[in-house]
Amino acid sequence: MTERARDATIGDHMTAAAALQSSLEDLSGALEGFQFRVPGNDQAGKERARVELVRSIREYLLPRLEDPDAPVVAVLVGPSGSGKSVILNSLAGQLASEPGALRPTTRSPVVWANRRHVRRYQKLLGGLIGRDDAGIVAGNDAITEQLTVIDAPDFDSVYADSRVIGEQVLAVADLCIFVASALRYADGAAWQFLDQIRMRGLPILFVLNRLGPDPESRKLILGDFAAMLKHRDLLLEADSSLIFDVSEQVIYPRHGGLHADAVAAIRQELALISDPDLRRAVVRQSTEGAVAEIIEKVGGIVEGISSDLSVVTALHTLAEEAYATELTMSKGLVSGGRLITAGSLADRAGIQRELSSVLSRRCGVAARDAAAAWDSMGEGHALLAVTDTLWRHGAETPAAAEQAASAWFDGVESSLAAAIRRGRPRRGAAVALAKALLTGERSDGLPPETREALLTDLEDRVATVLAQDADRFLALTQRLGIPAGLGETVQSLAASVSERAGEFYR
Ligand SMILES: Nc1nc2c(ncn2[C@@H]2O[C@H](COP(=O)(O)OP(=O)(O)O)[C@@H](O)[C@H]2O)c(=O)[nH]1
Ligand SMILES: [Mg+2]
Repeated sequence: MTERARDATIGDHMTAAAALQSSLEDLSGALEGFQFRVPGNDQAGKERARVELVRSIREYLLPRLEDPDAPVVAVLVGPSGSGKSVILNSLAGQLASEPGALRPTTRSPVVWANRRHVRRYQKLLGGLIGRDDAGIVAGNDAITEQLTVIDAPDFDSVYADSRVIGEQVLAVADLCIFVASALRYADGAAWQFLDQIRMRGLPILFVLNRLGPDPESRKLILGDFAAMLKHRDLLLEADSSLIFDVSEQVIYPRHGGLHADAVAAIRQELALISDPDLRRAVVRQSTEGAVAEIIEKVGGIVEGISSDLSVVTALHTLAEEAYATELTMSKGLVSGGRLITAGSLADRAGIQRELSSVLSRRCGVAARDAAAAWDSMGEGHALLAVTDTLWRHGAETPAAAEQAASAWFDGVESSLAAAIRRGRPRRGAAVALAKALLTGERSDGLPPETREALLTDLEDRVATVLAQDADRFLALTQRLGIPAGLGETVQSLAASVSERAGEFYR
């Protein structure tokens, strides 16, 4: 390859990297732009997945792609008590992580890094470790020029926060060192994490710690462990030479670790990574796996969006239907002159009082029906628990109903004046007409179209009051809302990440 051709290739690669980064920026921007708010429907789980996804893009992938020459991050994983902290101390030659018989021993991550790189991890893990850098052990070991080792809290910890932190640490890993103990290598929830790690495409070093001195049983145990790994698709071959074996031996109190010889082979393997080409290959493999995992997880987010959207649509429809049914019913009562069946309609005040109270009651019926319909859906039930006023008409409805009744009566008066034209209507004529309209009595001398118009006006006012009351339900569904087309947007941003990753990792 000529120098110019090579430069062009490097240039293309940089453009592809920039393109991949900007598509990842866009995707995480879209994922940050909403929240899963629909109660029930595994809201907490979906929200966690969304936040985790943003975190792995922003805190792992983007920094990695921007700075591919940063040290490789190796994370120690494995069942609690298997000796991860002991292995870290042995590698570091100093007391980096306190080992302990009491489990779980390591509750917050411990980072062993070179002095030059410490700042990186302060920023990266700042949110996890807390304000101080007590969890960071800085040294000058040559190996740390190119490698940082993190002792993660146990994934199988009984403490949920340890598990969460464990997963967050895993999110920044380029490489895993899986430590199992010869005493208990076959059980433990930590195995589940191996599947997760494999899904990410992370390279894994396997260490079997605390092996006894008897060569026969060592061979058996190592062979069995290798077969288990092969069975889980974690090793290409059931070959125990692919596993780093560490014998049970004294722990030096000075550094809480084993003699340096015990981890010499592991150190040597890790030192290989300091070769820039190999390191780039490791980072490449881990970022490629991370991109693939992100694309896959976006699928779950998009599903979550669409299931929330259909819940919101269903709730919206149920509320609309309840109010629409009530409106049809009320219109029938208005046109049939059966809206008001009791109470005193002797004067304007009485009519307005009866009319407005019947309007509020109709809203109350609609609200109860809408709430009952919501209650029959898990998510609706959860919403009702938060907003318990939905079973009744709204607090502002009586005032709106009074205003509607008064405005309608004004209309009755003015159309009476218009119908009579000559002279003024006799005293009490408007009251008599309103009463006749409301109770279905005949109203002599009134043109039929005026009667129709006044009844229609009343129907419209009923519709307005009901709509205002219904708005409480609809506003609530809107607040849960996920912008229309969001699922499609996220999907297409993920597709463009995938396409650009294809170009970058070609
Ligand atoms: N004597 C001895 N004890 C060990 C060895 N490896 C681990 N241990 C002990 O096993 C316990 C758990 O080790 P630790 O490193 O804290 O496990 P972790 O939970 O995986 O970090 C501690 O009490 C260690 O002292 C070993 O090779 N020799
Ligand atoms: Mg530990």
